[in-house]
Amino acid sequence: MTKSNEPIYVTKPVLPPLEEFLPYLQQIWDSRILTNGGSFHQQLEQALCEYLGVKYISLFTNGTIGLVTALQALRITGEVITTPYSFVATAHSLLWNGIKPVFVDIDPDTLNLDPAKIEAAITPSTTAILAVHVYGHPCAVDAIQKIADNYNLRVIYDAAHAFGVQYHSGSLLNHGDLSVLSFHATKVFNTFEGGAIVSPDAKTKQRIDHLKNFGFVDEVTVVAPGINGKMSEFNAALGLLQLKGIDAAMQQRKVIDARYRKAFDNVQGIRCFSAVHEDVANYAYFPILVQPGYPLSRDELYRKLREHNIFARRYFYPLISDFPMYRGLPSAAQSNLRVASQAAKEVLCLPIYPGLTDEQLDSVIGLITG
Ligand code: T4K
Repeated sequence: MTKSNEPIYVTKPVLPPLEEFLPYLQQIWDSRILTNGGSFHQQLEQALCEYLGVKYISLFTNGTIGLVTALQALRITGEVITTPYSFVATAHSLLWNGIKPVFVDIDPDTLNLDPAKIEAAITPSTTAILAVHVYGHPCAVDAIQKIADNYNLRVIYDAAHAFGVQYHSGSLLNHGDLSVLSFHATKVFNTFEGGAIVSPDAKTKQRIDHLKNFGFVDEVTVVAPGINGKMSEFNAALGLLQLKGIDAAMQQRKVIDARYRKAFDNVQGIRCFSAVHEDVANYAYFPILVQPGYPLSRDELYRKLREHNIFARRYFYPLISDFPMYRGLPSAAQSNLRVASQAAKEVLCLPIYPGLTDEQLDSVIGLITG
């Protein structure tokens, strides 16, 4: 039990000092511009392009509407190859577009879509690959692009976990046709709720911007059956302020990540994931796999931690393919998803966030190693 017995969650949102936010609120109150692409919205888009190293970004009300809109923007239909090992929003975005998800197994080293298994799942109806950079660790972007080029498929990355990750000497978000971010409270960079689509050219950004605003081009012109996906001025202003603290926040996460790694180095049956794949990591999550050799099963360890007020999470269990709206699909069969099924049984995401104290970290580590 932690000394203070204060619960420790898997994450805790970073917030700036309230007094620093008040001038932003004052501006909103003065201007009475609350939404619809106001000045904070424009400023945040520009600031994020610079910070992330991407060309075009469109802010959204959340990552899920971003995913739904990204599929619309590229006019994706038919079947899409995707991973069962993600948050359920990934596959839901396909169903919301009337698209059939085709689940493909994951790579045991990264827990991302296994490129070696994609080709066998392609049919004449396949139009795209929707892959996820799980925990912010890069997918095999080159191998995926090669397959996409060979079969004339589009590639959308669910980059909800991948804020700020650098890979192959640039932003990870520049790979594929589009990347979709989440700025949810539980993410590395949060605007309470929020999200964004990164696009490679001005024309695509313009289509996305129309789609997130009902399809309006001007007062009297509607060019597409768009949705309301706009980020409000409140969230955008907060984002501008959050950006000032993001490097310090990532640095704090890095320190915690290193402490966990060192502590579990010689613990039999606890496997950590290597961060060597990325040039700059964001330490969004700290997943461990609880494997044979460890005295407790994953669920026993999960419950032991809960008994001590530590709320680690089993991201991603159950697999998306095990939820009722997906499990009837032929690709959802466990025999097709052996690696993902095993990972879902073993994974436990430990608390990692700026502000997690040494004492709290010691108590999490002590319960796992002790
Ligand atoms: N794609 C992927 C790969 C994703 O992981 C997600 C979201 C999306 C797409 C969709 O993006 P958004 O539409 O959400 O922008 C959480 C988040 O709600 C979800 O955003 C996230 N993935 C997912 C991995 O985690 P839950 O059900 O685990 O959230 P919850 O409420 O249990 O929060 C976890 C812990 O965080 C709580 O125990 C305490 C702490 N917490 C949470 C919130 C909301 C706080 O301290 N303050 C808070 O305000 O889904």
